[in-house]
Amino acid sequence: MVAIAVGEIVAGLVAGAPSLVVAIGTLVIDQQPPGAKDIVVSLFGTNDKLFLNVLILVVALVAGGLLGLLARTRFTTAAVIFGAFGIVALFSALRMGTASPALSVVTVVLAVGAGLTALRLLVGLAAGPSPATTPLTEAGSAGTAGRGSRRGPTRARSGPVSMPDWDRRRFLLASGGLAVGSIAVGFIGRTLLQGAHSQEPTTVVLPSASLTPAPLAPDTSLAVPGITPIVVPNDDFYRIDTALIVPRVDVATWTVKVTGMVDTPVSLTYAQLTAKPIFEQYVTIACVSNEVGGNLVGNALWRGVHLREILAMAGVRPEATQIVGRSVDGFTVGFPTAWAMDPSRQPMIAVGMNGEPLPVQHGYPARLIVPGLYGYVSATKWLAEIELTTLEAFDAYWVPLGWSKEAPILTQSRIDVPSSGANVKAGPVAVAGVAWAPDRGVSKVEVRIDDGAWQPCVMSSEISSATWVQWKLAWDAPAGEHRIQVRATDGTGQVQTEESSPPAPDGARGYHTIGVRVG
Ligand SMILES: Nc1nc2c(c(=O)[nH]1)N[C@H]1C(S)=C(S)[C@@H](COP(=O)(O)O)O[C@H]1N2
Ligand SMILES: [Mo]
Repeated sequence: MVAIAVGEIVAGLVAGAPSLVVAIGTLVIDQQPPGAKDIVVSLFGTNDKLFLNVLILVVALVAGGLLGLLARTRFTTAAVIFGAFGIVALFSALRMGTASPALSVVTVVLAVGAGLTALRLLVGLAAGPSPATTPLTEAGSAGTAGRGSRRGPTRARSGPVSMPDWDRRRFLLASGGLAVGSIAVGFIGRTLLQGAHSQEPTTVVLPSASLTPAPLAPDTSLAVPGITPIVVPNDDFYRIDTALIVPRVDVATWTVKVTGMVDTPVSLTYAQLTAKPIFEQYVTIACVSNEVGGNLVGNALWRGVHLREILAMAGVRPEATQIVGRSVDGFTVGFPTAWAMDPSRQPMIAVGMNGEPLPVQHGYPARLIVPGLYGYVSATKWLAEIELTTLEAFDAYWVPLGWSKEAPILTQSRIDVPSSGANVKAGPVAVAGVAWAPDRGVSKVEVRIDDGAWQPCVMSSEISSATWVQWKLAWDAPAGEHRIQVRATDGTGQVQTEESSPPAPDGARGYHTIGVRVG
């Protein structure tokens, strides 16, 4: 606990120093076996990050406890194993790519040093007061005398058994004090660290858009209490990424590069990027991990520059069939160049979201938004590099973990009201929700009550084919238990797939179905 707390407080106080818990968590995330994320997300949802932090702490505490037992008889061995954990933490911190290497070394040395000091102190107390029998002496001799003497004399083993009560009390006081202190210090460190990383960017002035959609017509929204708003406010927008702590990007030194199969590699500062023509468009983005009826989908007004304009500066070679987006923390996406070059859609490097600079959690200072594709193959947050390559040459982050290489957003629809399992009054009930099929558009939404006929719903008028719509149906609800189902038809006339499938590998299929009790 002491070592972890020292790591957290250093990370919280010194910019560029890594949190060792975050470092190891990032290692675990990046080395996870295929399917692990799905299990964790299905159990903990968007608390998956909290779960990973807790898991690391629990494993560390159990390991620390075992090392403490070992240290009573073999301090040097315990110290070496303790140091090995430090090496793993250092390795994890260095490979993150977002922490300073020098500060990583300093943090690990301080954490291991503090941890070992605490261990020595506690082992000393546990062994009783007599200097002749303290393991401190033993540790010293074990260190120099080598393996043979390490089994140690019987005093170490009998020590705890014969420990007098007041010694036991001193030990409990010291260990309890260290535990409480560590929790406090660690908590302060993590709070500082998170505060520093989620700080809203004040330094950047959002460039104004020369081309922006007309204000939304009243018929682009349906006034139904409880329905998801057609434009989701930034604070309510779903967040999904592999970052345990959001990367903190200094916009003064940040650049986005265009590399790979191009005529001339390009590197643009924030000022250079935003000197290009700025436009705005509404785009609905969705997460492939969204379950049927889930809320990992949202619609926002994105402000930024045309991706094609930036690609043209570099000159994309014809053989470059894949565009790879790379973030400052090494996460990657990949999508077909042809998808981005299709003039019917406007892929963009977004710097603004709903009229504000991109919030840190959503990719400050810049991210990719590519209409029609799931986030994991397209929507790179904290964008650092756009690399042109071939589809064969590179698989982005989630592809080796079993997710589809090409991933257009599937047609889906969701019932927002009434909520599943709700008790409603017999009589007129508004059934309403959202439906999306970016960027084919939604042409029809239908609802079925029990085994009745599919009834067409009223739809909000679509902002564009890249956005979702709201829908509603006035239902004259008779008393009893009822099942409500929804399905959408996309702009090409294709009805949403009825047969359910899990999110992996290319998105969940099936009709959102809820039960309500009418009384
Ligand atoms: N750097 C980075 N960008 C990322 C991800 C990530 O893990 N790291 N996750 C992607 C996924 S899976 C999704 S669904 C979208 C979510 O964007 P949001 O958090 O702004 O809603 O971001 C994408 N961009
Ligand atoms: Mo996602």
